[in-house]
Amino acid sequence: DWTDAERSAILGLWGNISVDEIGPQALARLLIVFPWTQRHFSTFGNLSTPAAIMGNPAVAKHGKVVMHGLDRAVQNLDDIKNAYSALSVKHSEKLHVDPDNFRLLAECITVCVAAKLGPAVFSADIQEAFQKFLAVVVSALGRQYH
Ligand code: ZNH
Repeated sequence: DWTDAERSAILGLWGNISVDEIGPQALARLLIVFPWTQRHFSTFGNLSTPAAIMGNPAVAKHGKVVMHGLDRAVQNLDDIKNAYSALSVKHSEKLHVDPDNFRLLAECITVCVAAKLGPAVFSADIQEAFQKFLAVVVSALGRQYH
């Protein structure tokens, strides 16, 4: 359940960031900081150095796809679990992504959003609401794993 303050924090933050900017940054960060996650992206070309990852167009493209996947949660705050059931099945049964990686990506997203907005906008209250939002997303995406 969300308080009115949490709802407006999440919606406000989402309106304040560019998904197409943060998505590529966050996915690149995941691949750099947690290099074992690269195993899912063997078709993406050169991931051999941080510079290669940050300049890789396939990473940027997929970063946007993943981040736009969060639009769905923002638009379905009261039913995130159902909104993600098909995507959870896909990550579990088809893509075989370890669900712990969702949490790692959520952390990368938080860092990129914080760095973009700065402490005046990404205040403690906003940060807390956004962390809670991402935790619900991570839990929903991990829900169809058996
Ligand atoms: Zn993921 C895909 C979302 C995380 C890996 N994804 C995907 C998509 C989406 C997403 C929307 C598309 C689908 C279709 O098309 O159907 N993700 C997402 C989200 C998240 C994620 C929201 C969180 C937050 N992923 C993730 C991670 C990983 C992944 C962490 C690893 C590590 N994904 C993936 C892959 C894919 C996807 C591999 C597929 C790609 C291609 O294109 O093939």
